[in-house]
Amino acid sequence: MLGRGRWTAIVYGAGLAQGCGGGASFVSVNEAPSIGFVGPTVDDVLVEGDRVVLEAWVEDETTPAGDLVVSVVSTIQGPLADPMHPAADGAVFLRTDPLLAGEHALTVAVSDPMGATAAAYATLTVLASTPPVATLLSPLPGGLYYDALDLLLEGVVADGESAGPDLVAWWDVDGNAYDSSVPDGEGRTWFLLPPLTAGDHSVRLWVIDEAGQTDVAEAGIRVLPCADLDGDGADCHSDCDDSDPFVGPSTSEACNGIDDDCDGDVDEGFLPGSPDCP
Ligand SMILES: [Ca+2]
Ligand SMILES: [Ca+2]
Ligand SMILES: [Ca+2]
Ligand SMILES: [Ca+2]
Repeated sequence: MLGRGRWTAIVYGAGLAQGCGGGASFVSVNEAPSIGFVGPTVDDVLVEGDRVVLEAWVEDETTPAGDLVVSVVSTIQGPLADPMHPAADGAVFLRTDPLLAGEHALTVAVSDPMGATAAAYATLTVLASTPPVATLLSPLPGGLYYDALDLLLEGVVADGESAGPDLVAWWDVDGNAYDSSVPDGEGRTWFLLPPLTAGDHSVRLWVIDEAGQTDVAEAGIRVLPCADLDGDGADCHSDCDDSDPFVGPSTSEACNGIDDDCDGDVDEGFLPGSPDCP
């Protein structure tokens, strides 16, 4: 099981054991163990607070692997785990304590009962963890929302060391939780909420990163009945601004930077910079 990772090993302390038997003396050689580091590799992203499983292998010509003892020490935080015995086949899986941020130079050492030792060396780079940030795009405080329309919940989540899809986002509307879509590469996440009843509501977007740190963005919103509030003959289904009687499906488009006729286009039919659209 030679490793994928970078490792080096040195061996020292191979000793001699002397014994007597049947009147004839003999000398047996205690072979020192050997050890190799397998992972994590440099491709594994480690973040402050992670516990990782260090994988290595040991071999010993004269001692069963299960009688060897393996330990790991970091230059940043000392022993990273309690010393342990390898499996019978020499496999070593050491679960570390939560890692501190920084560049850890590791010494993974093995010793046999005679005191012969060997060590492998590896470097673990552990990123500092910064809290994620949640930003609400919809709904926004002060926006107009209606009790007959689905409400688009949309936001962006970001984090210094995690990509969008590695973050988990969810919504909390008046204390009820809703899963959000898996954040895309830009961190955009959304959920289409069935219509809320008329009245005041609170909407929160939560995010949690791989290190367990969270953030929340919140908006208090007011949901209105789907009536023709501005009296222009159109209700919330067709009036894109039910607070302005001069905006609605029966209004003609004008060059003014807004969608007067509620067709989804702003100032369509006007050429910016022309005499009728300066
Ligand atoms: Ca209206
Ligand atoms: Ca209107
Ligand atoms: Ca328009
Ligand atoms: Ca317009």
